[in-house]
Amino acid sequence: MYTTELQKGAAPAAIANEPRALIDAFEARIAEDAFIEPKDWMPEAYRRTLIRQISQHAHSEVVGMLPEGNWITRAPSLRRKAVLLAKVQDEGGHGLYLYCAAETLGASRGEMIDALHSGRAKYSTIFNYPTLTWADIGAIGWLVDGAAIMNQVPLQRASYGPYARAMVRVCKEESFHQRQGYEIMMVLAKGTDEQRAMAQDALDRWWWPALMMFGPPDDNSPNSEQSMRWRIKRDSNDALRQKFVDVSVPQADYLGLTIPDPDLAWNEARGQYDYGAIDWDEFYAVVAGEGPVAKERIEARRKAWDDNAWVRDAAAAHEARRAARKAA
Ligand code: FAQ
Repeated sequence: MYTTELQKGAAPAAIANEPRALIDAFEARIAEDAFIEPKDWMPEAYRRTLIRQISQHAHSEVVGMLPEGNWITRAPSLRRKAVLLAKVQDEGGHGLYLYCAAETLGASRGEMIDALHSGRAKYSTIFNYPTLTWADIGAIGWLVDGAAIMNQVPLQRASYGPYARAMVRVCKEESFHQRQGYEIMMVLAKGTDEQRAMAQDALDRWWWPALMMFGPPDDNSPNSEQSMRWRIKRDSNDALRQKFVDVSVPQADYLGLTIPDPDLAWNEARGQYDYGAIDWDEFYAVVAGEGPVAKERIEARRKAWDDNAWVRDAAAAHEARRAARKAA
């Protein structure tokens, strides 16, 4: 995540010396659910919070290409290969829309990428787990894209216009991704004993990390209160996590697979599922960079950046020549 001195800890509600009249006008726009646009005045803390969240989101999309990209050459058929290739390309596109949205707030692409490569910036914990079998590609589509949609649908109404609009297209594509993953799981779950076991094993390994994608519990989420007041976040981490559990359990039942949680039970009074304790120590360890394949992920991103420097140089040289021709 793009982290500056200001961003350490929870976002302050306002920075000293910002004109009261401008803050009041900004808050009135938030209260009436109007979008804040790049040229509108906004509190510095709102701008920094958005850069933090949007750049983290962009990094997650781009690092998120790696676990599935790992299976493109090993997809079991030409059709699966073409579909997976398209999905991974979509994720790259999502990263680009999001970097552009963050740039409208004054962050530079170079600074954001540098923050990722130097370990100052976070990206979703989920992408620090390895993809061991083909069933993992099904589980990622079903659960990881499923969790991403649950979190991102409300972001289509985030108060910052460019972020909200980027989310509309992202959600449409994530919805296709979720279905392709679930379809892989359906084929495996109705296949041979070995295929069913592979599907169950993938569910066993991805279930808990998918629940962690929603972030820490509400009572330990330093940014939620302010982000919800600014209508960047519309729902709390726990509320979205619960919704995800509630839609996923019947989907697992349909597949004939078992969610790896002995405490999972329908709670008639709440009209929701109760679920077991999440291992928050594991979450914080992965956030801190100790995920099973965290080092490989960042190494792969750095290598891609360095190996492809010539593309950026060529594009810049082309643009300089075009500008010079135009000036002449
Ligand atoms: N991993 O106070 P909160 C995808 C950090 S996209 C790592 O609750 P906030 C598509 C958090 O940043 C997946 N860090 O924070 C795809 C904060 O750090 P800070 C990404 C996490 O921002 C699918 C600290 O903990 N989606 O999957 C995580 O209010 C398949 C305290 O947390 C988005 O980024 C985590 N899981 O709420 C691609 C959605 N959770 O800055 C390829 C947009 C929390 O204080 C294949 N983001 N942290 O040092 C959001 O909705 C929010 O930023 C949350 C966190 C909900 C993630």
